[in-house]
Amino acid sequence: MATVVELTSKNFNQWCPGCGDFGILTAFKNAISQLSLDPKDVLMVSGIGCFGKIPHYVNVYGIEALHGRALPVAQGAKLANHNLNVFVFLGDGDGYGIGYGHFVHACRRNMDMVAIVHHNEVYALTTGQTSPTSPKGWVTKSTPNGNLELPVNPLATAIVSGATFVARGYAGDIKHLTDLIIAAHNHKGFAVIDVLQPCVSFNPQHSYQWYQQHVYKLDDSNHNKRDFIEAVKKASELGEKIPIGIFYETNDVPTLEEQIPQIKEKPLVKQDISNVDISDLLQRYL
Ligand SMILES: Cc1ncc(C[n+]2csc(CCOP(=O)(O)OP(=O)(O)O)c2C)c(N)n1
Ligand code: SF4
Repeated sequence: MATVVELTSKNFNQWCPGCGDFGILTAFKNAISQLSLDPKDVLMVSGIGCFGKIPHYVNVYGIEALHGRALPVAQGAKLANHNLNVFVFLGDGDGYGIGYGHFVHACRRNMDMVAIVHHNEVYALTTGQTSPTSPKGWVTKSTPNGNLELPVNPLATAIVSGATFVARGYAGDIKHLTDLIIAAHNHKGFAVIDVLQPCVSFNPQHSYQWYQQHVYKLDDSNHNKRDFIEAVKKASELGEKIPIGIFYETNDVPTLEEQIPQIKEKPLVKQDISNVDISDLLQRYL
């Protein structure tokens, strides 16, 4: 007789064994449990890519949005209910390619949410094409003679675009990444964590072993995360050694939500709309 096995996040995962996405998932689960967040108050929004499956594996609210469009969806949800703890998951292809415009505008908008970028330097779900963060010269399926373009600098972009918390983590250091996610959540404003994520199938050049030899912690240097210019300079440090930690943080900028008088008392979703007549609108658009 056939046995029916219910597929749940506990017994089914579509990522390759050894994928860095597992480290990000573990750090995220650690962070929300250490923060004692009630699952009903947590929303995960992702884009499309291997990383985009992450909301499937956590028992909170989740939306897998369109490729590059996770940030607009997350911002809409936050505007509707600003009491939600919103975590947005992007890929380097998703967030720094097709979604880079949304990324810049989310930074300057400064809504209170955390964006976590699975940065594996490649389009992995589509089986290994060059992404906006692939190093110059790399041979991939889409650049058989080597990538001619220079990579974007997402951390410097985030800082100069107005993000109020900007950090880099590494999927192979789960404790450090957990602490970064907690700090990003505790920050009031738009927090970006770019996470170095080994893709064991399509980016063998940058393996765990390679990262282990190249990353160092900003906490072990005398970096001043409150200094804007120093943060931009640190984010432009693209040599042999790769800093991880908090590059920039400021508490001087109000969030978008707190400047909207209509939602000061309570979130939109809690407001009584029984007296609002929308029949005209319905007639016009439906
Ligand atoms: C509008 C649109 N364009 C292209 C695609 C095809 N597509 C799916 S995933 C992907 C790239 C994913 O790369 P990345 O965001 O880096 O995530 P990864 O798979 O590496 O985790 C592309 C181009 C799509 N789904 N939708
Ligand atoms: S292809 Fe790469 S990013 Fe996708 S699941 Fe496999 S190891 Fe992870």
